Amino acid sequence: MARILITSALPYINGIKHLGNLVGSMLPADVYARFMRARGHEVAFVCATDEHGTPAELAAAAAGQEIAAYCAEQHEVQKAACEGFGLSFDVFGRSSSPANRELTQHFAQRLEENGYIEAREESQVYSPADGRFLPDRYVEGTCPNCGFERARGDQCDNCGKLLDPTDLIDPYSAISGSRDVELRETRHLYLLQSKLEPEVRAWVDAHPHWPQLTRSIAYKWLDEGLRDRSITRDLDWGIPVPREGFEGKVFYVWFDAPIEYIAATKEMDSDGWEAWWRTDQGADDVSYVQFMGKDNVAFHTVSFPCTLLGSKEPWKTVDTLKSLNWLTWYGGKFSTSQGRGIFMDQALEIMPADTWRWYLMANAPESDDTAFTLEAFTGAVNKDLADVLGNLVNRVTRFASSRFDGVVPEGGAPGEAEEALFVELDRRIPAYTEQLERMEFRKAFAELRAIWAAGNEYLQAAAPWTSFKTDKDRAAASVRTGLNLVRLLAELSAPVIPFTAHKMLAVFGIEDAPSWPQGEARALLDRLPHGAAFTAPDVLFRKVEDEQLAEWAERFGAPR
Ligand code: B3M
Ligand code: ZN
Repeated sequence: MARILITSALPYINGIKHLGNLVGSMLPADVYARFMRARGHEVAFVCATDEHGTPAELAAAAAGQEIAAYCAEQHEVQKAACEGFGLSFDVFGRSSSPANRELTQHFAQRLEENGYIEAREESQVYSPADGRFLPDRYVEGTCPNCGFERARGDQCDNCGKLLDPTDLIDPYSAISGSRDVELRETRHLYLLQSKLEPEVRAWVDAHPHWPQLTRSIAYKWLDEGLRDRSITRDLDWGIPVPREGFEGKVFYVWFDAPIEYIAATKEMDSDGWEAWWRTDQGADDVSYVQFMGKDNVAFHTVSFPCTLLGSKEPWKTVDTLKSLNWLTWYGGKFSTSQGRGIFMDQALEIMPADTWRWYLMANAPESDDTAFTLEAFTGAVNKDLADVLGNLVNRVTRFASSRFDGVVPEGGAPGEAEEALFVELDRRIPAYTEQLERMEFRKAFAELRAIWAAGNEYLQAAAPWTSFKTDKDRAAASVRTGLNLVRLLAELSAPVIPFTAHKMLAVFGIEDAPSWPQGEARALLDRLPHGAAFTAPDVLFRKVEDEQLAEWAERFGAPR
């Protein structure tokens, strides 16, 4: 048994997340957490809302709310949506928590003591029309590198070059559009990432097993040369900078957000958190896995490690990073502002959580960006879930209820059909398990789909409804195998469709958290006590009709 720390990138506070955000970090992290718990490991699955920064301030202003009240409310909204999706966080914290304030200030102080912080006078873009300094990404203008006219001050979306806002030609405020922007003097703390580069590089070098996408992003940043980065901002909302001359300034949101991984663990367990995070307090045997979208990789492979390594304290750093590409909305962008795509709360209004979980994970954007389409979603529900898994469960439990008095039948022995099933499962279950271990979700769930299909084909071949007429023992053996199969499939499917798995286990009165099946199929398919009563469940999955699909396409702006 191992101890496994799992963090999902922290959803930003400015409104409920869409399905692309969900499958980009929180959902795969949940699947992995559930799988690891079922394997008997001790898991801490940590997430939180990321609450600081200008976008939060602007969103609160747009909603006509005080920022603190806005964040408190949105935290609850996101928390409820996460629960609705069955995301099994051990803690869902807030980056505005006292724990994070304390830890963030602590890190800043350690970095300063170690000579990695420097106060620098700089000129920054100020917008009188907006009454604020403009954060880098809220200054737009023409890219000096490629001439793109709407480059952001932190990066050009057209050519990808990292920029400073002062590099832009003809800058303007992206908030108000005002071109009346000027440079004003202000003082900020800089984290001297350039000084930490050799350490960070050595640390990245020491992780040759990271996935290709992760490594290439990390090296791209290292090879471009780490720039010293200012870690403070002229904002009201955030973690105050406890230093003379810095009154009224706060830490940069990307400085405090990853520290919240640690702080949230402390929010969860104020006594035991160090055993997850300090290698001198037991965390040396923790295996730490992070999940995130590809746009967050640099912050996790370079910036956050600078904070941790630069502290010269024995903090646990990430062992394995799982980064995902984009889920697109029919090949385009999900857009919060333009209401394109489906958001977590809307998704749950129209279909059960497991249907989304299944479709999203079976089509996780792993090796490439992947298009979400309502048509493919509907196909996955109707075929995989209703026709294959649901059909199998309902057929076998109904038949057993009516012909075997609602108990697991006795008598008979495995025959040809059962033996063939054993062989197939003994090949497929280990493959599936290994793919989940490697977090190759698409492959894993293709395997799971094949396992469901094998179950269905078995039932078709065994046809207990036919043998029942001539050979009751034969039918009994098949029905018993079928019922055991329902349990086994529930255990195997639980990481991805936990609500359905729970219903399937409840058929046999099993309420405990599912544990991962181990051993040979022959034994796994004869675990239910003979003669034990069970209750056939209601239909597990309803099919989506064409009219329904058309209505959704209209409502969510699917392109025609
Ligand atoms: N909040 C993700 C985003 O908003 C960002 C992740 C923080 S992880 C420490 O893009
Ligand atoms: Zn450019």
